[in-house]
Parts: sequence; C-alpha cells; structure tokens
Amino acid sequence: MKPRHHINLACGTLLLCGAVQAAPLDVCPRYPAGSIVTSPPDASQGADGAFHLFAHNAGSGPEDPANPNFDYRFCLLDNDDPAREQPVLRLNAGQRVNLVLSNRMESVPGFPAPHVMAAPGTKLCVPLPETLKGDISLTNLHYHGMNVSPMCAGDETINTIVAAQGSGGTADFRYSFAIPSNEPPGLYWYHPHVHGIAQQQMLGGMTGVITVAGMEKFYPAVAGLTEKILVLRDSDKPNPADNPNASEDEPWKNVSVNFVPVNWDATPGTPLPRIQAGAGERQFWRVANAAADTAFVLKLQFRNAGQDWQDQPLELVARDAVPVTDDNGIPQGRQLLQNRIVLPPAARAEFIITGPPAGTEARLYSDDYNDYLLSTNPNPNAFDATDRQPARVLAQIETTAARPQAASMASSPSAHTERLDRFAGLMVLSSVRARSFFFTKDPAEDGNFFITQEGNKPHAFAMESPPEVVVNMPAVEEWTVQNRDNESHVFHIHQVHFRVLEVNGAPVDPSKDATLLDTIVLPPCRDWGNADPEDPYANDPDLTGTNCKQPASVKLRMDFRSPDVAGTFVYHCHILEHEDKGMMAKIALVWNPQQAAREARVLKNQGEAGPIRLVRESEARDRAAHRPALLEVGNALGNSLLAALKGEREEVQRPEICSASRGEIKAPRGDSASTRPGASMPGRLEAMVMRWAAF
Ligand SMILES: [Cu+2]
Repeated sequence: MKPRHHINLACGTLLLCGAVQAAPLDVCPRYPAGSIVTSPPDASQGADGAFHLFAHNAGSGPEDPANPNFDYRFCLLDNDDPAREQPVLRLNAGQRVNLVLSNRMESVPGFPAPHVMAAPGTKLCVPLPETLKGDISLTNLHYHGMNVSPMCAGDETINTIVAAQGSGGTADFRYSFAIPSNEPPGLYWYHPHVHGIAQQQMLGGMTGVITVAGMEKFYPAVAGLTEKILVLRDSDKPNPADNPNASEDEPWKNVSVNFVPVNWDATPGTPLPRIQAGAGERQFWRVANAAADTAFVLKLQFRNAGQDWQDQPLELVARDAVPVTDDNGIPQGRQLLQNRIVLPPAARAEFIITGPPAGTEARLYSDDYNDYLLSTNPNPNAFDATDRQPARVLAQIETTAARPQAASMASSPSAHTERLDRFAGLMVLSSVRARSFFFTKDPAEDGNFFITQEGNKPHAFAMESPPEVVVNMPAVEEWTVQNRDNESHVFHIHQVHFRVLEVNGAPVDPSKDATLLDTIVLPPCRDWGNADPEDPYANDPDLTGTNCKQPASVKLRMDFRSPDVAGTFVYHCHILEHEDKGMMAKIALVWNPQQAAREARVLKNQGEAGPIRLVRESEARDRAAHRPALLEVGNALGNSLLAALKGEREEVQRPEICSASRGEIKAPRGDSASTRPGASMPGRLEAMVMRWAAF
C-alpha cells in the first residue's frame, strides 16, 4: 500500500488550491489491505422510523495537481457516524421508506466539469442556484432495482438534486415511498445518480446495498446460513496519465471488497481481503457489483497442495433482487448450479457457497472480462476488445474451525413455501409492442455516448429532453437492444425488470436461465465487415453504427404492468462513465388501461399481438385454470376499480408536488398513506388486486 496523502496538507505546501480546502480523508475511512471482510452495518432508524444518511466527501479530485494519487472519497454515513459507512437498508415488502439525505459535502477543486448538465432554467425537483450547477457536491439517491414509484420523493433521479448545506441549496431531502407488497425479496442497492457526476461519486465509494426480507420463503436452503454481504467497488488508480499506454494486463481501475482494497499497483506481497468461512460451512453470499465501470466474472476456487485451482459450484438463488423463478413465479426445485457468475456494473447475484475443507486453499476470483466477451462471439477476431479488465484475485477464503452443518448438501431440493406473483405471466402475455434500441458513440476525444431508439437520431441525454419512449400501461413490450460500438455497454432500466428472450438471435432456454434482470451486458459489435473496428464511425456522420455488420444484441421482455412504477424515469448504460457522457434516455409510463387496451387491439388487428384480458388475482393465481371464461377488460367491476386507481395515479403524478422549500418536500394535497408519491396500490383496492394475463 502506498502511503495516503492528506490532501489538505498537500494544499498547504503546494499553494495550488484555491480558497476551498477538501476535508481530510478520514472523513470517509477505508480498511487497510489484508483486513477481514466484514458485512457493512445495518442502517439505524430514528424514533420516527426514518433512516438518516449524511453525505460527505474527502480529498480533492483526480484533476487536481495537488492530488497525484487520485485519492478522493465520497460516503454516506448512518446518522453521521464515521464508523457506520454505507449501511445496509434492511427493508420489508409493503413498508413505507422514510429516508432523510443530508448533504454535508464540500465543493472541492480538481473534478472534471460534468459533461452534460441541466440547461439553464430547467425545472428541478429542488431549486438549485445557477452557481452550483455542475458542482461535485450535488447529489441524490437512486434505489437500484426497486420496483417503486419514480415520482419526486420516491426513486426520482432526473430532477432531484440535493445541494450541500451552506451552498444556498437544499441540504436535507426527505425521501418517502412505499415498497409494493409484492416486491421480491433480494439484494437491491443505492447510489447517487446526478447526471454528469455520478461516476466520480461512485468511484469515491458512495454506494451501498438494500435488502428486502424473505428470500428463505422462496429458497428455504438459505435459512439459518451465515449471510455475507459483499459489495464490490472500483476506484481510480494513481495518476493514470503517467502511463497512458498501459499493457493489456493492467486494469483501468482498482477494486475493493467491502472497502478492503485489491490494488493493482500495490507492492508485491500486499495481503488480499480475507473472507472467513468454516471448513465445509455453507454460507449465503449476497454480492453486489457497485463498481462505476468495472465488471466481474466471479468464481470460487479451491486448490490442494500441488494441484491447479478448481472452480467450485455456486448455488444461485437470485439475480438482480429477484429469486430464480419460472413464469408462474415458482422457484426452481433446487438452486441453479453455476461455476461462474458474470456481474456487469450494477448487477447482483445471491448464491450459496460451501466453504473449503480444512487444509484446502480457497479464493474468490474474477476471471478475465475480455476473455468472457470474446467467448460470446464465434468470430473472436471480428471485434476490437477494448475492455481492459484482466483476471485478478479478489479475496482469499480463510478457513476457521468447522461449524456444525445442517444435513443439506449442495443443490439439495428446496421446498419453497411461496410463489412470486409480481412478474408472473410475463412470458405468456401476447400483447407486445416491439421496439429496438442501439448503443453508439461519438469517437472524438471527450465525445458523447448514445442510446437511441431505432428511427431516431443519436443525441446525448439532457435533463430537459422529452421522453424517448411513452408507454400506456399496463403493457408488455419486447425490446431489442443492439451494441454497434467497439466496446461493451451495459443496458439498465430503472423501476422495472425484464426476462431475456434471445441473445444474439439465439433463444434463451428458460429452464437454464430463469432469471429476471434489471441489468445486462452487451459485448462489442460482432462483425465489422470490411470496416476498421479502430475507426468504427468512418463515413457514418449520423453515428448510427452503420459500419457494424452484426451488432451484439439481446431481446428482452419488459414488464410494464404495475401501476406502482407509473411516471418518468430513465434507461441507460450502467458503465457510469458512458452514462455521464450522455448514454441515457427517458421513458414515461402512463397509467391508462383504456388506451393500453385500445393499442393492444390495434396491434392484434395488425397481426402483431394477441388479446390482453384482465382477470381477478384469484384466477390468475392458478394458471392451469386459465380459460377464456375469465373476466375481460370492460367488466363493470374492473372498470370501476381501474377508474378509481387511475384517479389516484393521476393525483400522485402532478409535478407540483416536487416543489420544495427549506429542504422539506411539501406533502401533496390529500396526503395520506395511499396518495403520497410512491404509494403502492391504494389500500382500499388492495383486496381486489387486478392482474393481467393472456390466453
Ligand atoms: Cu456503456
């Protein structure tokens, strides 16, 4: 480990800093190399039930000449306690989340000017002084993966910007939103999402996880196991400008496991993070890739003296906060065995491991990411692999004394007690609108990055842009996403989940990959024809990727059925550098069942879709009983319920509720548990949950 510079000292000696001095690095403390990996602390709740996170930063930016080590940090402290950094938000389905975000960050020198920020006059969720636009001390929170409201005070990331105390902006922001009663149990996470500066704050470490309780109801095998929350992060390496043409073997970023560093530039012999497990002990590992730009190809490996490393089975129970379940919401009879799990930035995996036998060496390993990307292409010479993320050991597994174990063995049958109804029926619904999107970029130095709906012209995201996609809900759509660029990109959509139908035109076998995701990686263009992949946009002035003859592609089935998520939000590349440079667009979900039904009929008449019918939950629950006799849209009861629901929805969507003063959100008119922004289905309707099903 290189010694840490305290930037305030550097400022004093080099006279390079302005009047602003950065806070010392111990404001956001980190573990020394070789520490035991411990799960982050649970967030505490005040007497009012609210969580209270304080945002701080330390050190100056990577472009500050006084900071050659690129050491800068961002953190969220539970109740402003420096010993309780990036706490776990432990939540339950059906609860209301109240969380106060208090911004105590400082404006500091040396951060690159945000690439794209709000145009003057943009209406913000909170008033933002002109002088602050683009400042690194602005922040907000995105509740990644949560199927909750995108309205102000909920998971709203486009206009919600919390300025620092003393800056003239809003220092304390109260989030208040409901978690739907059918939210899947699993591992979600939070991170800042101010467009243009999200990457820097995430590289600085401002990321943490959220759990929704109840995984054992779907996978009883996890009950009683030691839970290990592992948060993988990345950070800048010291002064990359010194070594611009680093070898293929050298990664772009350093990484850490729960803030224990795995530094590429570390002195040889620097100890690795240490994960402890009893000999042969089964543990429930919940891994979040909270890195800004880095992917992981996770493996658990054992080795006996004199032998090679052997990949060990990982018993997958959930991806991206959704238990592995079939289209009826039924968990697999046993955990899905994998010997590697690919985690692009923002992805999560939850799995059971079995600790090594006593005397066996063990490690958590990330395989070479380029090799993985190349393995997805039968023509590996066809693209220029530019993702410099070599293999590295993430942690050594330390065997502690053996612990008594339950009788269950690897992949033992797991008798579930519940079914997951939130996404049930997604695959059999036949009312589907197809859309296509593609990733490209402006190859100029510091150029913009784009995600574009087919037929539109590529343009960088701007906060004031209108939605690129408008969907009348409830609806199910098929999105084809293509990568026509010469580096990999990662598709993520807020608020909803999807199933993968096809990868590069080949259907995905749902019995082998019964996962619902919110994030998916796209390798680079697969075939450049006669074009030069080093010059991918030659003679392509519109930057639509015409030189790419065979884009990497995925076809996704998007679930836009829940009124919980009505509103405007974003989809984007989750390589945060790309998102900050414009690879993002807005989608508006409008709760309008009548219009959705009309559109479904039109699509059906065009031969593109089948009918959608609305059925009672009790009938949808038993899919074997699906018969044409079920209730149709137009049913008087259904209409009256939907009208009531629609009325409630329109009320919570009024943008006026986003006005704020003195750091407190004004409650919307008629505020109550059922009409606050982010409210789940109104309580009086909850007894009659309506559900879409297909025939
Ligand atoms: Cu990208």
